[in-house]
Amino acid sequence: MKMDEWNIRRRRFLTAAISASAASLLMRTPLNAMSRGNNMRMRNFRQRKFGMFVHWGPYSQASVEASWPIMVKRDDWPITVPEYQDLATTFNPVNFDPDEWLDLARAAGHKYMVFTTKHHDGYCMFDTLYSDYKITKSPYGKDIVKMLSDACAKRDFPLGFYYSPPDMNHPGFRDMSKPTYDSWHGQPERAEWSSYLDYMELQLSELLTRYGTVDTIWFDGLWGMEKYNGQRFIDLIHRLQPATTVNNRIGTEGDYGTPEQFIPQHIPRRGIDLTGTDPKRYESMSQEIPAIEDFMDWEVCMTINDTWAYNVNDHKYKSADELIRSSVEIFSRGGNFLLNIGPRPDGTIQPEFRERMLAMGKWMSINGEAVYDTLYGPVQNQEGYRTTARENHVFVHVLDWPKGKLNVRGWGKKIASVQLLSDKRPLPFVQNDDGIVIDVAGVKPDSAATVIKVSTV
Ligand code: JFZ
Repeated sequence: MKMDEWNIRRRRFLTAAISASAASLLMRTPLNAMSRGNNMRMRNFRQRKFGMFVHWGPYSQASVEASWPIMVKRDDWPITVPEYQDLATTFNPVNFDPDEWLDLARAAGHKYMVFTTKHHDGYCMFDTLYSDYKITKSPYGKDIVKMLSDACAKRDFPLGFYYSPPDMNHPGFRDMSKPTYDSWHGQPERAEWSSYLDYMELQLSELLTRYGTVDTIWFDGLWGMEKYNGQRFIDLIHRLQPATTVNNRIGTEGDYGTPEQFIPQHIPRRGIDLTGTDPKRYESMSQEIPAIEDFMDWEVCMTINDTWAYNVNDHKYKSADELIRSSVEIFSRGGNFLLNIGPRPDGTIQPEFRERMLAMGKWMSINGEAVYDTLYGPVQNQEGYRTTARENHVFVHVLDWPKGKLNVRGWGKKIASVQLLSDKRPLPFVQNDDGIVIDVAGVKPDSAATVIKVSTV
């Protein structure tokens, strides 16, 4: 596409996008939501707690990680760069059914989804005007993001978009006459860099004006994120859809932190850079329970095995109990859990993922009251149990079941009642200066976590 044609299209699209969004903006967003900044935006985030992450694209045909085989050189990659790039010519997910994904998401207890619209390889799973490296040029030919967003809208299921600022396929991002390995961080020093940021603006405008309500934009800037001028895109997002949340992976604080493949040991406070995969960075976190105004919203993203994309050779599946216990650790510190699946090349979801997701859904169907719309509990850093809280209720998630009596440390409130959440039976208890002693004799504990609801006067 010649530059002047590109610029004409760009001007036309941006004009249309801004005017369309002005109309939708007045219809959809109560003005006070805009005035309250991120409070309204984050209310839904905090209520939903548990989301489904989906990494899917042509790479799913090769049982390799998304994008990394063309970014870093590794002798054990089972695919070369040209072979990876050729995957786009054979991608044809004939069994893709968004309603099947949504049925499973709901059965698993998920309350929102985040989908990879463009990963670091630059391949677009939506019908963008600005690249031919896209799903509508594949043998499949249909706009996957449109199909998914239509299905979500029909079922009122919140859908967010993962969008990678790193883009190995754009000449503004890197010098494409050289191997990707030399420049996968991007080359902001080049004169062409500004054309890449313009490309990002155009694509984000497409995603925020053609695919309905966008719950979140989940950027994945990797390293040196300041080169993306993140505030430019946050302002764009909030011009087009003010209620859309934005994560912290484009070089700004954003609305929520994104620890990846690990769970912070304590409740995060505003001001720490909670992102990436290195838990060691957070060893100095305060153990104190923050006041709500100092609390930083956050969401752990995690795989069920070890690969974000579909990988037939990766059998390191976490058990359902491990995943439930991880979710209890996350919810008890006020976090959201974004659990990932990598669908198969034909669009279906492998049985090992389905089994675990349905087991989590069963646990959530019994204990959801202790999860959804809760925040971190008043008792933290205890052996054997965690707490979440809502209003005058504290939910004690017991991980190590005691023999006979359960001792829960006090939090300065008078206890009115104690009940086993699963069957609502009242449990005998004694309150003393140290806390509560609950008689759990005869209770059959859940193999992962058993929840006791403690209500205060
Ligand atoms: C990134 C992606 O590269 C990955 O494919 C997946 O999409 C995940 C959700 O996000 O993974 C990262 C992000 C940060 C680091 C490493 C991998 N890091 O900071 O080392």
